[in-house]
Amino acid sequence: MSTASQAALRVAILLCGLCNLPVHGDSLAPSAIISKQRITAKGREHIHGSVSGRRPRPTKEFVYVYDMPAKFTSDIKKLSMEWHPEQYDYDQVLHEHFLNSPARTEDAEQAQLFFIPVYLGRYYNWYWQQWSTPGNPWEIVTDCEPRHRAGSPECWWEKWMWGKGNTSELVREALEYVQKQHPYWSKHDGADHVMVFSYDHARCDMALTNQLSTFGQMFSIQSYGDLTLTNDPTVPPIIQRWQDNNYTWGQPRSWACFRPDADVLVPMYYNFEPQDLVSPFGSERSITALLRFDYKRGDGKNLVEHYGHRLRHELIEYWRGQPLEGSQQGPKSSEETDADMARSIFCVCPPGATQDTTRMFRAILKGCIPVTFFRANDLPFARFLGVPYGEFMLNIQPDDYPQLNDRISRILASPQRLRHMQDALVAYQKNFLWSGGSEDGGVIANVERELSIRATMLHDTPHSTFSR
Ligand SMILES: *[C@@H]1O[C@H](CO)[C@@H](O)[C@H](O)[C@H]1NC(C)=O
Ligand SMILES: CC(=O)N[C@H]1CO[C@H](CO)[C@@H](O)[C@@H]1O
Repeated sequence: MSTASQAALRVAILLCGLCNLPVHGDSLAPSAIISKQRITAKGREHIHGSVSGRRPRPTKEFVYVYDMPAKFTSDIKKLSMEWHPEQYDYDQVLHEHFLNSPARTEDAEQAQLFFIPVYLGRYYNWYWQQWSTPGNPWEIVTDCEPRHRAGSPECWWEKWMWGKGNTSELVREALEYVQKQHPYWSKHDGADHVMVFSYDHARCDMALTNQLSTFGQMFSIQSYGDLTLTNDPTVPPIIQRWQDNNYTWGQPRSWACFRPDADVLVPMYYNFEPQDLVSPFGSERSITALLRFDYKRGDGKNLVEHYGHRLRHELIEYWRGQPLEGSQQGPKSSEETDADMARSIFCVCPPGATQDTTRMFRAILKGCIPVTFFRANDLPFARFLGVPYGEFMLNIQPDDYPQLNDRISRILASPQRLRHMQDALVAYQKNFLWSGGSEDGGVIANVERELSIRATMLHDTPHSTFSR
C-alpha cells in the first residue's frame, strides 16, 4: 500500500470517531474499538443506518457521571478567574460534555466507567493567587511570614504549596465522598473511576500530598505525559524536584504523575473552532521557521527558574548566532503568534514548565509543522489511537538542538518530504480541536474512544490492546 493510502486509511480510522462503539442497548462492551481492522465502511453504515429510522438509535452508554456536591463543582465556578488561564478548564469542559454525551449512562449498575467531576483547575489557581498583587499573580505580597519579604520567592513558595496542599485535600474529600456515598468504587478498587487533573504536572501538582492509597487504581485524564526522570545535567531536569513527595510507588517517581498504560492524555484546552483551523496549503507560508517565545531568567519561583529548561535560552542564542534564512524570533501576543503560525512552515516549540506546551497544538491547528524537543514524552492519542506524530512533526533530542537549521533545511530542500509532512498534518489536524462532540473527530471524540478502550481493558479482557 502506498504511504498516501496508508495515511488515508489511518485518517478514516481516526475520523470515524465513535462509530465503532457498541450499538446494541444491552451490549455495553465497546470491544470492537480495539481492533482497528474491524473499523470498516460497514461499521459506519451500521450506525448511520439507524438515522434512517429502520433501527432504534444505537445506545453506547457506558460512562456514569457522579453528581457531586456543589463545593466540588458549581461553587468553584464562582471563584475569581482574574489570572486563571482557561487552558486548565478542561475539567469543566469534559464534565459538561459527559452530562450530555451519548456515552453517558444514568444507570450506575450498567456503567463501565465512573467520571468524578471536580473543578481542580480553577480551584488550584484561585488558591495560591488569593494573596497576589493586582496585575501580577506571581507577586505575592499579602500575609507573608515575618521572616519572608513581601514579593519574595519564599513568600510565593508558601502560598504555592498551600495551593497544592488544599487542592490535594479537595481531591481526598471528593474520593472519600464517592467511596462513602456510593457502592461502586470498591468493586475494582477505583480502576474504573476517572478524574481530570488539568494542571501542568497533573496529580503531582493537584494531589501531591495525598498518599497513593487514596487513589486506589483510579486513572486520570491529564496533559502530562512525561516519561523521563533524570536528564543530561547540562540541560536542567524536565521533572521538577518536589519538596514533599508522599508517593511511594516503588517505581520512578514520575510514574506517580503519569501512568502510561492507564491515563488518558489530552492537549490543554483552547477555544479554536473548526473555522480557526488553517490548512498547511491554505495560506502563503513566507516564514521558514517561527521561534516565537522568550526565556525568563530564574527568579526563584519554580515555574520560572528553569522555565523552558534553559533550552529556550540556548535556542535564542543559537538563532542570534545563525538565523535560518526566512525565520523569525521573539515574543508577540498570542493573537499575533497564531496569525504568524498560519504563515510559517515550521514552528519551533521548546518546552515550558513541561516538555510539551499548547504552542505545539496551536501550531498543528494553524498548519505549521511543530519542531519539538522531546526526550521521552507521551502525547495525546498516540499510544492507544495511533496518531503518528512522527509523520507531521520534527522532533530533535534536546542535546542536539544545534542541528536545528540543518534538520529544517534538509526538509525544505525536499519538496516531496515536506509535502508528505504537510499532507499528514492536514489529515490529523482535526484530532486536536476541542470544539465539537462525540461524533466530530476532535479531542472529545478521541477521549471517548480512549475511555471505551479503558472500559474494554477492564471488563472484557480477552483482547489486550498490546497483543495486537
Ligand atoms: C491550606 O491553606 C491554608 C491557608 O488558607 C493554610 O493555612 C493551610 O496550611 C493549607 N493546607 C495545606 C494542607 O496546605
Ligand atoms: C513520608 C511523609 O508522610 N512525608 C510528608 C507527607 O506530606 C506531609 C505534608 O506535606 C509532610 O508533613 C510529611 O512529612
